[in-house]
Amino acid sequence: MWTKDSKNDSGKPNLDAEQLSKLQDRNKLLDILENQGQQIVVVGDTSSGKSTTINFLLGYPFNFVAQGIGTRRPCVMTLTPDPEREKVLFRTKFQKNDYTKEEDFTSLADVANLVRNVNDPRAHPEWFDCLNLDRDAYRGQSMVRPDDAFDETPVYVQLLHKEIDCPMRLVDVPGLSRGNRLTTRIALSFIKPDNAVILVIGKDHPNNGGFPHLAAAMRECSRTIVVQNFANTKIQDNQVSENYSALYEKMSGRTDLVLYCIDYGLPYEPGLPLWQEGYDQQDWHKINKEQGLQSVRRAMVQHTEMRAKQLQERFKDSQVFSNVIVPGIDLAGASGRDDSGMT
Ligand SMILES: Nc1nc2c(ncn2[C@@H]2O[C@H](COP(=O)(O)OP(=O)(O)O)[C@@H](O)[C@H]2O)c(=O)[nH]1
Ligand SMILES: [Mg+2]
Repeated sequence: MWTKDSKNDSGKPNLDAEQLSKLQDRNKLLDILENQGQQIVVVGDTSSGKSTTINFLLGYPFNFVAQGIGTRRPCVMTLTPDPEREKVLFRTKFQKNDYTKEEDFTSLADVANLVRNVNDPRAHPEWFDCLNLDRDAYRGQSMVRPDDAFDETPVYVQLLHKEIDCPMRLVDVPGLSRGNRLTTRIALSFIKPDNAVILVIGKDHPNNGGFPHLAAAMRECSRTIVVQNFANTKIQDNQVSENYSALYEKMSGRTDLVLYCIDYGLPYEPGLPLWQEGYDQQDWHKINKEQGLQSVRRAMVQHTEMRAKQLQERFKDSQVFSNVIVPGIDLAGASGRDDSGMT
């Protein structure tokens, strides 16, 4: 993973047979054959920046999630090296009750379309168990409105390409939404000792957000990272320290707790008035189109490094940074360094 301490990890699969079978039990669809290694689960409140974080970790602008309906079921994203594959291929899989669909795409827009579709409880109530009260788990419970519907069954998106050097699997989990117990239940179901867990904290105050609850569950996990997103504002109003204290308490004083502060900046959008060159996010899709996968990954790593430096510079006279609250996450550790020719 990407913390300073874990740089020495091989990043290779480390699930033993028993763990694998547990995973398989919990989720029959898991693409075990691939065995891409320990999966990384990203949890947090709604709009805290989970999807953005996933894009940066993968080094690929998947980003289908921010728009429209949102993430209403887990999305398992896998990067798979494939020496034969000159052009990016997306292999998708969705299996719900009696419905099964496996489809290959070459365009991200088509994948986005599929993801949108399986996340749409109005168009497809049959794919949301909570809307079908005859399902065992929901029998006898009260009616859920489509707007409040979430589901535990993931959709799978696998990206295959020859330039992928590090297999990786990330799970985007629906954000906690206030008063919706289903979202918490789904998030908690992924916070398992077998999984690496990333908790992304956004603008929510610990008294309002659901993240302290998730942090408590993360005590059982040996590999966890906590990311404070929107750090510019959160450091400025000193909520970052409050957040740290809340987490520390919920995690029973785990001594290895580090809060990684990041602020990705505005996503690129043509004509967006507030967008600033050299500060906010670039047009990743354009870079991908013009220069290829590796360039995107490099640019995304450089972006987080730049943003971390800006944070450090901006708050250098404040007392906020200590060895437990640090500016930036090191995205380069896993494979970015190799790409940039620094090794
Ligand atoms: N300005 C700014 N916007 C961000 C940042 N992180 C995420 N966003 C935007 O905030 C919105 C929510 O982020 P997203 O990653 O979709 O959050 P999620 O709901 O947790 O998956 C999106 O429009 C992002 O582009 C950030 O650090 N700064
Ligand atoms: Mg999201």
